[in-house]
Amino acid sequence: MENCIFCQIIEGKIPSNKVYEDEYVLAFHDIQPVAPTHVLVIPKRHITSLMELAPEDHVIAGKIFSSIQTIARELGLAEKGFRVVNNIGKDGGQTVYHIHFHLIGGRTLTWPPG
Ligand code: D5M
Repeated sequence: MENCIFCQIIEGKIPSNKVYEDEYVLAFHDIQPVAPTHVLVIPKRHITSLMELAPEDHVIAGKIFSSIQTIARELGLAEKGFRVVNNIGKDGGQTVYHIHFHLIGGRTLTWPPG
């Protein structure tokens, strides 16, 4: 998608600090980290939000979550724990309309979020 910043990252037009990549998924460090580790996990196919994820996207959805497991292990988060966040729409705090999962960890996180 032309005006999508995350599609431009996937195409290599905008640089990113990559931590994981496969056929379906790309993961890179967030430029505005809220914790010592803050990675964004995105599908390579442009999907606007969770509400646009279709039943036939089950392979992509599965790949996203298996990559989150891999990244958490590789970055040393798996043992102590971490958080996965998906913001949806305006009230959900979504600012980039290419579905992404925040993988946040490296400190004790509080609940509830603001
Ligand atoms: O989260 C969108 C997130 O995307 C937010 O934490 C900043 C991050 N972001 C925006 N542009 C970039 C680039 N170029 N590299 C890395 N991270 C980026 P949301 O859930 O939509 O509020």
